[in-house]
Amino acid sequence: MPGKTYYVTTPIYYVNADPHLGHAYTTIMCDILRRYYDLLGYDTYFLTGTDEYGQNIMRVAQQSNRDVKEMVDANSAKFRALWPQLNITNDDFIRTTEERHSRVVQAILQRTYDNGDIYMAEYGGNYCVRCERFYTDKETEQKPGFCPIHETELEHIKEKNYFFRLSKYQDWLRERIESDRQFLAPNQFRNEVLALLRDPLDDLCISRPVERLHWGIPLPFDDKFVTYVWYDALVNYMSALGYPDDEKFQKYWPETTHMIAKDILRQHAVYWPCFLKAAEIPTFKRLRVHGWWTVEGKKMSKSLGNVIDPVEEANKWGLDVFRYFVAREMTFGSDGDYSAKSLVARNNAELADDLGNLLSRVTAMVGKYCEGALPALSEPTDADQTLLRGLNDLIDALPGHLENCTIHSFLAKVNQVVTLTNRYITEQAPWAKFKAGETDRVGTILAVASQMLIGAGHLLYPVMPERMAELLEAFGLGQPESLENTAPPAGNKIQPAKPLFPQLEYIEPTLEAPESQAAPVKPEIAFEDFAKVDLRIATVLEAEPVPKTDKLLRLTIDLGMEKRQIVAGIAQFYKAEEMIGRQIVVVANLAPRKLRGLESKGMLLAGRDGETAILLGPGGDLPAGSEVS
Ligand code: ME8
Repeated sequence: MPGKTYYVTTPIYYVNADPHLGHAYTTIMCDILRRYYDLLGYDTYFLTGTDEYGQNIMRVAQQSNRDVKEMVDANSAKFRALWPQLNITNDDFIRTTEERHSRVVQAILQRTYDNGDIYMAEYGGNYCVRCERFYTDKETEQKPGFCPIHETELEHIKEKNYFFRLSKYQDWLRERIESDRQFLAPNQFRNEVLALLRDPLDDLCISRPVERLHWGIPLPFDDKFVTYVWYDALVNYMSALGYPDDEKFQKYWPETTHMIAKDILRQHAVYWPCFLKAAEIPTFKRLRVHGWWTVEGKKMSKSLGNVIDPVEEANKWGLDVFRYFVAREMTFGSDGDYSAKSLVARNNAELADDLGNLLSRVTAMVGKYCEGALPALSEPTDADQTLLRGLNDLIDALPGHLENCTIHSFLAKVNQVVTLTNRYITEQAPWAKFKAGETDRVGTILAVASQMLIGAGHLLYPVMPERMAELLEAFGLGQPESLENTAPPAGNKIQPAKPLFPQLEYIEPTLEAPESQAAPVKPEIAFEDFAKVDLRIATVLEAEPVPKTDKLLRLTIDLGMEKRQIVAGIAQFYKAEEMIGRQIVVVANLAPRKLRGLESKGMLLAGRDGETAILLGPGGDLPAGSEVS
């Protein structure tokens, strides 16, 4: 029986810019997928690379007075050098300027031409060099003559070119997408493409005359033209497998997963399947599409100076914390926002307080109560079994998450299980049982907790390979190779673990502007967005300083319908006793987060000016829980 295979690809990145967070995210996600499939026993293959031809690359080289070949060599090398620094395990790195690639592009073009799906025609249209495509009047009706994405003026171009009969494959493509839910996901992108296919597709110009652009792969049937860069680029996914004869192609192509962001959906969901169909090659199996990263709420761009360098981030926070954060933070398919503040919050809550803390507690107790040897699990109680079942449920849920690339929600589930294990230890109180002489039971509790940790170590290994190898090493285990039977034999020597995830500190950037000058107003938001915020009047019932920081107060507040705890960064401005009885305004529906290990369910509002902060309140008595609108 043939083994299970899995082939995953990133887009091949343009070499006219330095690699940044966006490129790192897609590539880390692919790396995570391949590592999970490895653990599930698949024979996997992982491809990334660079996209080096086209008018845009040519133009950037000319503008910077560089020889184009020299520029693409240098910039491709930057991508190649980046990946090992992010612990990316790609098997191959393809460059479209390689001969192994152009050979395949030409073979497929020739076959398509021979089949009659490429023809010559004269065409005039508006072209965006940065998108490398023509725009129809309909697509630019908002601002005629300008690119809807780049907002730059379109160039009017009229010339003879070769066209691919995209229109011929429209019905076939619709049927392909409709009949197979696995093909294109998440659903919003599937719907977007199906909506696009309701209007007739135009045939696609797939050549550029050599006199206008020589930087491309010559058409095999007419050397006065080079290949349109998108036709060339998409073929990389096959040329890297050595199409048509290499065994790799036979083995991996049927199990292809392409991962992209939504910016290049049309090329991958419409052009690529049709190019393949016309060349009589089976389509890929899955296309997975993620959203767009913004940085502190703003579009990442050179002109704003907020482009995130992944290596800098990995050095600052730790590579595995960075990998975990990007995979956990972005809901796959939606846009995500990158901010140091949320990275620190996730690290401190989910990694330091939950997972790291569990490891320290368990290994310390095995040292103290079991002479440092992994105890045996005997006579498990209902509570033990329920907890262990949580781990098995996670393993069962994994394939579904991999299929849909919902790593973010899988990680949330793992975190939940870790939280439950911490709670289990607190409830089972092995220290009290040890005092009472129940040593067998203490052993079982610690054996259960160890199994949970080892399971979590396996399940988080693809995301955080270095730190999870350390976690497993504490239990005397090597690198995980499968998810079957993750439990080590009783008696394994356990090392007290050093803290795996130190607490990180986020320091609010100081405003460089003079104190009296107000900060600039943030970008506009829609009314609907504002309406999501639930502001309420609350009364402070209790207040006390949080130990080991001079910034935080722990408050118990009355919200009318409930009492809850919030942790507020106002200790430098208000003493605890000044807070009690005060009425404040709080954001009542903010997702809870942990500060210094304490859960904060909401946030209070204060006005700030430089070094001072003043609490906002109702300015008259109102019942607790009153809405602020
Ligand atoms: O489009 N958020 O290359 P490219 C999330 N060469 N992902 C982002 C991102 C962001 N802000 N910015 C970039 C090309 N990406 C073509 C691809 S494939 C046959 C040819 C990631 O360098 C994301 O994966 O512009 C996106 O699809 C890709 O980089 C675009 O890379």
